[in-house]
Amino acid sequence: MRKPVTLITGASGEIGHGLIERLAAAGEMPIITVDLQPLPRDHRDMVDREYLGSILEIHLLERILSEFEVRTIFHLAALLSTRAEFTPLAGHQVNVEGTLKLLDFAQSQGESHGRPVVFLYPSSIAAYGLPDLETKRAAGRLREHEWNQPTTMYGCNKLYCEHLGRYYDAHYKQLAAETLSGKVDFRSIRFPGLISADTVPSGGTSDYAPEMIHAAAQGRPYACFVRPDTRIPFMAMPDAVDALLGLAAADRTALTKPVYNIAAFNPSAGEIADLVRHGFPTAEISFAPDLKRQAIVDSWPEDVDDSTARADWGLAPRYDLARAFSDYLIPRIRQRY
Ligand code: AKB
Repeated sequence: MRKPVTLITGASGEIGHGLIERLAAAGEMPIITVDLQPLPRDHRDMVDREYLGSILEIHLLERILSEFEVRTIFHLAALLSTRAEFTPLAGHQVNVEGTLKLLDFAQSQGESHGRPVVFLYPSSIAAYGLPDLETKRAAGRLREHEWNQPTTMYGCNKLYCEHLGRYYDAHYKQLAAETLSGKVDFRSIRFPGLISADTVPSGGTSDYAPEMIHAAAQGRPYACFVRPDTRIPFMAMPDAVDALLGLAAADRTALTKPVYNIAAFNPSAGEIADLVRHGFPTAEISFAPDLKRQAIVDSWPEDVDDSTARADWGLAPRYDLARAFSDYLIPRIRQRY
C-alpha cells in the first residue's frame, strides 16, 4: 500500500516556509516536498520525505508516484516575474512545462488511486495586463475575467497554466471513450504581492515592499525601484497561507470558478515607506525608479475584486494594512534581526 501524503513543490520558497509549518501543525497528512534547494533544518524535521531535484525530472515524479498516494498538491515552484523576464525560456520551462508535468502527474495519481487529487495552484496579479496608467486608474478593482493581457513571460505563464488546470479538471481527453476528466480537482488563487516577516523574496517585481521593510530592520539604506505613487495589492504571508488552506479545504460544490482573486490592502509604495519609517524611525528610504520594472508594476491592477472568494469559500484576511505592520511585520521582523 502506498502512503497517502500531501505534496509541496517549491517547498523551500517563501510560501512553502509558512505552509509547511501550518500543515505540519495540523498533522492531518504526512508531507513530502520537492525543491532544488534543501529545506531549512527545522522544516526538514516537519516533513516525511524531502526530494532534492527539479519538477522537470520525470523520473523523480515517477518515483513519487510509485511510493506515495498523493491526495493534495501545492504546486509552488516558479520563476518569478523579474527573473523570468531575463530568461524567458527558463521561465517557460519551469512555470509552464513544470506545471504541465505536475498536472499530468496529478492525473496519473487520480487514475491510480481513484479519487480526485486536489491541485492548488498559486497564480498571480501578473496574469493581468493594463496598457497604461490612465487605464489602470480608471479600471480600479479588477474582476478575474478583466484585462487578461499580461505583459511579462511570468504573467503569460500563469494565465496559460490557469487554463491548463481548468482543462485537466474538466475537459481532459474529452474524445476518449471513457471519461478521464475529474481526476484533477484544480483550484487556483491569483496572489497579490506577498510580504513575509520571516523570508525575503527574490526575483519578483513586487519585491520592493518586503525589501524596504527588511532593509530598514537591518539598518540598511534602501532605494525603492518604483515611484512613490505606485499602487498594487499586497497581503501578509499568514493570510496568503490561510487562503491556500481555505481554498484547499473548501467543499468542491461551493466553488463557482477555478481561479480566484484575493486581496487584503493596496498601499502605494510611498504609504509603505511611511509605515516603515514609523516602525523603524532611522530607516533611510529613497526612490530611484527603474523605468522597466516600473512599467511591469504599472501594468498590474491597483486592486482586485475578491468578492467571489469571500462568498464561495470564506476568504477573510486577518490583516489590513495597519494591523499587518503593527501586529505582524514590525514586531516579528524586529525580533528576527
Ligand atoms: C512577482 O513579483 O513576480 C510576484 C507576483 C506578483 O506574483 N511576487
